[in-house]
Amino acid sequence: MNFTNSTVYQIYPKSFYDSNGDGIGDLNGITMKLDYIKELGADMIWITPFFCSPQKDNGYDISDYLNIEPMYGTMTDFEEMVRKADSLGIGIMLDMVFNHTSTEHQWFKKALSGDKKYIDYYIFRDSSPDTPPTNWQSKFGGSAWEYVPELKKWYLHLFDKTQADLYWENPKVREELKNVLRFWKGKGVKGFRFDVINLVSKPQKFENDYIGDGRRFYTDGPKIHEFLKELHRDGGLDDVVTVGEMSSTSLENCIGYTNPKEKELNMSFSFHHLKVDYFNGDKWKLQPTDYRKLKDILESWQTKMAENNGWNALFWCNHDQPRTVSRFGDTKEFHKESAKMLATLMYLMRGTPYIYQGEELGLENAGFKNISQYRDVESLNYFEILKSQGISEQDALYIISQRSRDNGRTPMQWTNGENAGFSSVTPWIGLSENSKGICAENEIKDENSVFNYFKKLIALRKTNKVISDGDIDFFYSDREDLFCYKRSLDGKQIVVICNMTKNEVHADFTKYLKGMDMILCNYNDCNCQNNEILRPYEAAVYEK
Ligand code: TEU
Ligand code: CA
Repeated sequence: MNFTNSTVYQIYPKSFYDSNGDGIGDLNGITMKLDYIKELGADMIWITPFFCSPQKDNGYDISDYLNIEPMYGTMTDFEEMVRKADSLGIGIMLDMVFNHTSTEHQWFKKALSGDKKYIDYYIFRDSSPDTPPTNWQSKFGGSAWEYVPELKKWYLHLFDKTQADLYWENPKVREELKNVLRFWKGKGVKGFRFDVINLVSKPQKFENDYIGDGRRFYTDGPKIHEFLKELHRDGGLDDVVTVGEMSSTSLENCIGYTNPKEKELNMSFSFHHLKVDYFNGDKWKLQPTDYRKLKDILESWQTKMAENNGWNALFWCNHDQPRTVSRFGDTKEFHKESAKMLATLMYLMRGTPYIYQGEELGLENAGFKNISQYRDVESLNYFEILKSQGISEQDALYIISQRSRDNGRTPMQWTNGENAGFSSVTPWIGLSENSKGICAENEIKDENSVFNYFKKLIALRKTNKVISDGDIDFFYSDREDLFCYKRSLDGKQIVVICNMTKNEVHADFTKYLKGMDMILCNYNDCNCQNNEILRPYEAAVYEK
């Protein structure tokens, strides 16, 4: 599959479509909705983990990589999904969580029972029962170490304490993981997304971090490139699409991960552009969006990845992020316009778009008012942590409402009927209270909907080589209200102009738009002939 002109649609199965009325989305539900994805025009679906798992982190805590958690369906359901997807020309991308396993995994259980072979699958260290081996912090809050009295040892968990980090230095571990890849490839899978893959190479020596939470010791760790090359070579990654999720990574490393010469991965997710509303890098301290910074980050990653033949995954949303229209757009006055502008800005750049379920409808944040509405382990932990820092319950709730991963995990909205057509019974998590009335059924019929605009963007990328393969150059880089770029290939050009603000904006575009035709605009009554004034959140695309 050619990944430069493809679009990937991300599915969070638990919240996509419930086919059997238990309130939980499932594989048959995905199969039933493949026509919808075809209609949108996506080439591949990335499905987040549905493997056996106690669901402490909604499937990112895997207890068996080669079997399916019964609430999601059976292997036969999976095979049926692959068959139907194949017949529609849609590839399936699976989520490989290789940094850690659930503590319910057989390997970990055998380790706990004292089996030396499996103790060596994880990162166990000696230290007295009251002092962890290092002061590193878990990404979900608290120490990154958990004590096991039976073994008189601590094990490392960068995420929840039920997610034990694997010891990649052990070749047997790497062999096991390659077998997982071979198994799913054999089932007809066409792509893999690798969860926090840049965290798997830990340092030789474990030491305290006196200036941070420990991440500088294991992020883009010492052997990461070596490990990825090996995975590529022996895991049969040559003829599938691969993307790595890179946590707190650097541009230099992402060039290495994705430059085809290196034979590591096709592309990488990085998150710097989604931290522009964090105060001092702290997700749990709110700050208004710094659009200047947002623009600088996107422009520099685009430019430097292009110069060095790297490749970006382009995205605003996923199952860990708040909804982009709530975050960077305006849901009150310019819901549609800002949702469409954000899509235009992002998805015509150089890279492969990843659209997260519901983004194509303009779904908004959850709007939960009560802590009992939240399900995510991270949100529940941080609610307690924030209160313990002296923040009032009300303020803590407000912070969680802005930052919770559950904002993106509310059920997909199919119809305006009961439970938004997601399920015949009350769903495992409530519907987005801010998104009432938004649904796929209506948007498909409305030619001016966010859905139909996404459809046009996806089609454009598919048919226009300038977008998939062209160079990118930014202009008006000094203007923090605008986001503008030119794509070019073999004498052809595409120009994208976006107003990132809710105000009317003036600028002279004459020189950039000379001889060009407008091919797309997010306002119905497009008046882009007047190219000196942009209306609130206006986005327009031109071609020559
Ligand atoms: O996420 C990695 C990750 O570090 C973040 O996106 C994380 O959710 C955020 O920084 C916390 O503030 C991946 C998965 O996408 C996520 O769902 C899993 O929980 C995590 O790995 C562990 O497997
Ligand atoms: Ca179900």
